Amino acid sequence: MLAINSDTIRPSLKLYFIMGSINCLKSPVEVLSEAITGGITLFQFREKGPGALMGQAKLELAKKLQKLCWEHNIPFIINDDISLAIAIGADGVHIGQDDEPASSMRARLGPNAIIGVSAHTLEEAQQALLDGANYLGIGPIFPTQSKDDAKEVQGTSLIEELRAKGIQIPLVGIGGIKIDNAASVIHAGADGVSVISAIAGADSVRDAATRFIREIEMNKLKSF
Ligand code: 3NM
Repeated sequence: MLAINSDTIRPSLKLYFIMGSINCLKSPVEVLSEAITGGITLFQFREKGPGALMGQAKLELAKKLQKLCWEHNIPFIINDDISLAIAIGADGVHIGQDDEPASSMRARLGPNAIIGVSAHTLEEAQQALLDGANYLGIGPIFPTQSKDDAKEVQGTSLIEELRAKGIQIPLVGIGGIKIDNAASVIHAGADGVSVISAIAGADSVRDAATRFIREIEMNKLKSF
């Protein structure tokens, strides 16, 4: 586990890359390696959807990707699968509204784990805060092809609402985020963007990540 906690997660959300094998046009290890070279700041292993790996194959891939992340000091988060997170000592988990609440994840993972929660409404966000989430993923900001059961597109309104209410928790926007719309997510008050296809499916994974980082940094400077 890397030494990362609630206070230090915020800067790591800047460019939060998410993927599993089905999102990759070449080997996931190669994709992650290029994304790291390009400058991603956090990684989530999300092995989900038709054709996703299961059992031993999923475990083996998770271990390889975690090793690669840790060699570069990038925190490694697992989507939903708490047993896998415990088995390999991942830095944390990201959960949705249909999973066990963050409070019971915390009880199982301990005080140092990073727990991220997807929230689509103000009520869900407030509940996740009470449950002890370390950060929230807010989406879908724009239309996405990467999640079959994505909720209705909501733009940046919830991010703005949470910030207007003085809620300070680290926030990341997700869903259909591309280099040319990332600025609006940062201006709305997010600490960063979560991206699957615009990085995993790019012709050059490395260049896509580098361009995202440049765009985010430029717009963060403008927001303060
Ligand atoms: N969660 P892409 S949208 C995994 O709204 C995920 O909570 C969402 O993929 C949410 O960057 C989404 O390819 C898919 O649009 C994001």
